[in-house]
Amino acid sequence: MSIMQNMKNKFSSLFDVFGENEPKRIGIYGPPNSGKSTLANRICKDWTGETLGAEGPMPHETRRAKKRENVTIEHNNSKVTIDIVDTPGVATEVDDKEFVTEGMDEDVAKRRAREATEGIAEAMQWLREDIDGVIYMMDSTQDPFKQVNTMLLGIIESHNMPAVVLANKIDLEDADAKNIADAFPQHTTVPVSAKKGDNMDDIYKQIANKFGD
Ligand SMILES: Nc1nc2c(ncn2[C@@H]2O[C@H](COP(=O)(O)OP(=O)(O)OP(=O)(O)O)[C@@H](O)[C@H]2O)c(=O)[nH]1
Ligand SMILES: [Mg+2]
Repeated sequence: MSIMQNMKNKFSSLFDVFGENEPKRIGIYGPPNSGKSTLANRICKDWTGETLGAEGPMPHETRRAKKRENVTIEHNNSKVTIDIVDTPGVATEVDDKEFVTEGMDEDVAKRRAREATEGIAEAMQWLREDIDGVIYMMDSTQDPFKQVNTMLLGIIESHNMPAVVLANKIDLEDADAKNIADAFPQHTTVPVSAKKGDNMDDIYKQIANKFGD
């Protein structure tokens, strides 16, 4: 073992003794446009008073991960301090023509697609190496069996990472949260509206349960 590694191990066990380990890093993952940034902003606003990053109707609004450190969340008698990471929506394909159809200039659309692709690669690497737990967000008006959902939840399960699944946008008429719960019965699914703030208390309960000590 190298001297550096030896010192690192000694220091981390010292921190363990004093209970001063780093807060768990919780990533909000899911397909583009499912409401991850809306949720990240609401959680950060509720517990720190500040928001985190831009939300928007066009997919791939978030193209670089954004982090808020030391967010302390309380539910009943449980208290947990986490770092929240809002990640770029993961898709198996990013098509710049989709942005042009929405009225974006071709050059801007190409740049957005390139940035989104880089952001996805970064988010996947974080998921494999730097994330301790996941809030997995799906739009409950959409098909839960999208390739991206089975792929990401497969990675999360193979790493034995604690996860909470959220069925978002339940305020919309064609939302079907049960569809998501039935598709992934191995996870706890919470129906929510990040936009309206419905069921936030259930989310905080799950965060305290799954990510607390
Ligand atoms: N009706 C409804 N709309 C929502 C809800 N949550 C988010 N939205 C809307 O969905 C769109 C996408 O929201 P974002 O929070 O930017 O989604 P995202 O998952 O961060 O998207 P990317 O960054 O592109 O991956 C925005 O227009 C939001 O206002 C919700 O609970 N209900
Ligand atoms: Mg976003």
